[in-house]
Amino acid sequence: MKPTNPRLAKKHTKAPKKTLGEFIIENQNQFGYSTGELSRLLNAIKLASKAVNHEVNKAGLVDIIGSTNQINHSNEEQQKLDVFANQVFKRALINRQIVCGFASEEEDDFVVISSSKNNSQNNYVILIDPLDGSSNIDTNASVGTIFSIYRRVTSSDKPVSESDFLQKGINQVAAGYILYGTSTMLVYTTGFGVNGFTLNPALGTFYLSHPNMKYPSSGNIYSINEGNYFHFPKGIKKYIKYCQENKNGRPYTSRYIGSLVSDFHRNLIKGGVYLYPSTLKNPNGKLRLLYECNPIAFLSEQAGGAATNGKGRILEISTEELHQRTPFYCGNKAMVKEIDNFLKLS
Ligand code: P6P
Repeated sequence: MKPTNPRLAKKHTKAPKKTLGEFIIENQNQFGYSTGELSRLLNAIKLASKAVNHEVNKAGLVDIIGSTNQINHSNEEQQKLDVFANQVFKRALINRQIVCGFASEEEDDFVVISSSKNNSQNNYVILIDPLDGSSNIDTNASVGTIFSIYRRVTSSDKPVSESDFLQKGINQVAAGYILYGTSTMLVYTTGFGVNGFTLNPALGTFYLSHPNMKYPSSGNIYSINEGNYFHFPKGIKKYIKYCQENKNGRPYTSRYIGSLVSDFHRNLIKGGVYLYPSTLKNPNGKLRLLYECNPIAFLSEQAGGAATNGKGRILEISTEELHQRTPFYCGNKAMVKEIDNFLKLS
């Protein structure tokens, strides 16, 4: 009998990668109170992300890039794909009657979802940035969807109210992002670590490609829009100069895509820190606490990192209003600590 080629033999014996659907089912009992609702919610997000991915990937070919010439409440120009992505996620979640409330960067106020079924079936609210970094769309740079999921705090026999959304980040039951990049990835946590899934576009299936994601023990990448340098707090100006000094023979590396999900994802894999301080134009910072910073902060801490506003944990910040902004520093724990110290000492 011909000797088996060990290389081929090894290749054919590799276990097939787990799909996102299998992973969700396998881990749904981590939730004492989940009746499979959270799994259905994550599956709805998975489905919506494929529809958005399809449009993002062909954006240059159809009339779906560029601005709608509408301004959202954040005073930012709504890109056509922003509006499209928002509709896709909203429809996917409402049609399945899995959530009792929906909030989005593209919606002025939260959307009450009164289910025809007994409301007690829908115990979750979701907050999303449907297409973060969308100003990059017509330059073919990566963009992403960010989502944050809470269990409602008001009685399920009443429609959802603002207090269900204005919860501290520490109450999140799940958070994640979809990165529409060179490959499309869905990365999420339910409080038991961070796992990354890569879409096989030929099959339309997400496969577990990055199990138990953790920051490297150290990092040397800093991501910040240095164009705002003159308006940064003194401590951040000093920190930027510190990054440019030789440490262990070399300075830190500056990388900034202008898309939070892309910059965060790269820093998580390679080790680094993302900074969006207060500026003259955005004295409270530019990023939104509820649907950008809290979900990314949850992921960062679950991956062994940290996320602060320069004074304390992002996840502990009290929320006063839906589109609240905050300064945001997120990445390797040691690098975030360095930033906090520069801010404290200045
Ligand atoms: P700037 C995109 O609009 C975003 O919210 C983040 O994704 C990104 O990191 C940041 O703003 C970019 O802002 O002011 O540097 O263009």
